[in-house]
Amino acid sequence: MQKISEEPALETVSHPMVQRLAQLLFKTWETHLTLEPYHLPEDLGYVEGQMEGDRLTISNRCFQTKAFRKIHLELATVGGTLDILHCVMFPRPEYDLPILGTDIVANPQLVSAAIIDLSPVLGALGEDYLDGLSDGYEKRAGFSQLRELPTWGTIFSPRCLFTRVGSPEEADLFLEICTDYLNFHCHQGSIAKPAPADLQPEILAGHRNYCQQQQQNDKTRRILVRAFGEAWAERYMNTVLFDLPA
Ligand code: 18B
Repeated sequence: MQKISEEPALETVSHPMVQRLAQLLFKTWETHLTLEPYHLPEDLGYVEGQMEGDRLTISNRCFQTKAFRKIHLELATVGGTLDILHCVMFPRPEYDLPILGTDIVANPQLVSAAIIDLSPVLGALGEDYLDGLSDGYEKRAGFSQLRELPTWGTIFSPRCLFTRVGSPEEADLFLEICTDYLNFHCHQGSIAKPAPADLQPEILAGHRNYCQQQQQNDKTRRILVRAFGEAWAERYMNTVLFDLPA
């Protein structure tokens, strides 16, 4: 595959923090993992809709590797001003790895939400991850507006970072913590061995729970419904954002 970090930037999204996190994701994936293409349904790679007079543009990039079933990066822009980055790395159910999720919601004045987590699949995040992420997690003390998780956020781990970003220094700090988390997790993913087969049903149940909780995020759903309608939004959330293995 061509080096994804050398491809032209995903052109629909302009917010610098979103661009920088997208580049960081590409770089880190290329450094640690051997990426293969993952094919989304034909009509869902690039999508445009209309939302109360504003255009909504979505572009998706998707990959898979030995240990990851689906590595998904989505960039969306609403009306040319609200930029959204969404990324989830779903492990294959044969592997006992947590689910990396990250989301940025940004307008030119404020990044109202910036979140990154390694969410446990089997009950609780393992000691290796708790230790491996703790230096990065301690850096959260540098944010002035940490946010409370919503009620559906029971899936997130004790290492979850959720904050507003109000200055260039905070933007740098968020990207630094993302670098720490991504390097640790992609390295773990590169050396992971399949788990005992009898764990698989429990792992699948963990993935199902993660997707069910994420689908309760009304803020995501509302944007998709306004631009594309109820049925389309439902299909998109089930098949592109938070799908389960066949
Ligand atoms: N999300 N987000 O991905 N979301 O997808 N997102 C918002 O300031 C989209 C994920 C998360 O407080 C907001 O509150 C759209 C992943 C959390 O009630 C908007 C897409 C994670 C909140 C959007 C998208 C995740 C949140 C409101 C598809 C975590 C706070 C912004 C491209 C791993 C929810 C704000 C709350 C918020 C929109 C988390 C507009 C359209 C993977 C916790």
